[in-house]
Amino acid sequence: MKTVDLRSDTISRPTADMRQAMAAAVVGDDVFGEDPTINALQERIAELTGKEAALFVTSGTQGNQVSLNAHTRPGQEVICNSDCHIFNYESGAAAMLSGVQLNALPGTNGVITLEQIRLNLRPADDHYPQTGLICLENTHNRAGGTIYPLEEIRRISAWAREQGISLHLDGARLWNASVATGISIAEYAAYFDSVSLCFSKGLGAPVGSVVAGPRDFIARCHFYRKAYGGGIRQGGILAAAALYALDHHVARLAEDHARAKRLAAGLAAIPGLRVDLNTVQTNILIFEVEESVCGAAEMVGRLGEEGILCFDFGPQRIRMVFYLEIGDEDVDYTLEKTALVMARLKGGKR
Ligand code: TLP
Repeated sequence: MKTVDLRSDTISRPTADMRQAMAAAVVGDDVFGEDPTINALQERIAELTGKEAALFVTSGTQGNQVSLNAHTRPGQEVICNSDCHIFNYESGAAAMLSGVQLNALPGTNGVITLEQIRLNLRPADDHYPQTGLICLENTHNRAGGTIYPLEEIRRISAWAREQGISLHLDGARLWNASVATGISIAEYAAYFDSVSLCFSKGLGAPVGSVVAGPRDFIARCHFYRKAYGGGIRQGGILAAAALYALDHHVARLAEDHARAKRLAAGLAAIPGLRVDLNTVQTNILIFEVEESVCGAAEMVGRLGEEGILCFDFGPQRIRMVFYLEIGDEDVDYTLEKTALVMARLKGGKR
């Protein structure tokens, strides 16, 4: 049976050409700072983001977590969105590793506003935790790959700088935001003290993320990366995949976005499904199955039986994600099978 795996863009596997680039990589011991390919990648990212320095890390989670620790002191509070990855999917690491508490504010499409953040700034009084950091996510995963409006980022950034509070961007999929809007990575990054970017989602590398920021901040991240077991010796093999992805897999993200939009429009036409087409802005598609039909977990199970793999993201919400192994024919196949599953569910043929 044909399988279309839309569970995540993390599923993407290195291509044959990427594997060749990995095999040819010049390597050294990166814990000693001696891996030429990792060094080249870090320099390239520092330049791309307009930051002083960058650090290759093993994962998006590690990138966020070394950043949190490097920005804060134990007992401080970090303002973020209640749907963000740091709050939901990083195993409680902010509390476990940095000793901070998260003040997770509700958002609309993953966006928290300056007004909300302002209201949540803690007064300088010994009763309160002190606000140490603000984190934003762009694109926003749980909101469905939505793009943070640049104007809101600008307002938050200007205010945070006035207050002396650092701003971190979880930019695991900032590539997607940049390709969709034409706003450069450097422009987005300019509003943040630090940014983490991931190579192993839509860009298709097997492993790796990077954190960029001021030199002293990156030096602190380097310390925490070692402490978290993220020093990876001859990691140039992995950095070569990231460099290859930067050269070959960024512009093509537009194809993933077009496929997500085409599937969204098709699903919206199937009775019993709800799709907010305004939120389908990049490579993630979230839609809902109506309560009268079934729950999301059951729908995901039915789709799985037809070879369409995806995740439920709430009682009625289902997520599908696009990446370089998903082609136009997979969009057609997914539409056909989803329509079939819905017809069976509505016809009571279970
Ligand atoms: N997201 C994964 C899951 O963990 C949910 C996915 O399938 O989308 N930031 C954002 C915005 C992410 O979406 C993810 C991964 C990460 C950070 C963490 O990256 P990894 O998995 O490399 O630690």
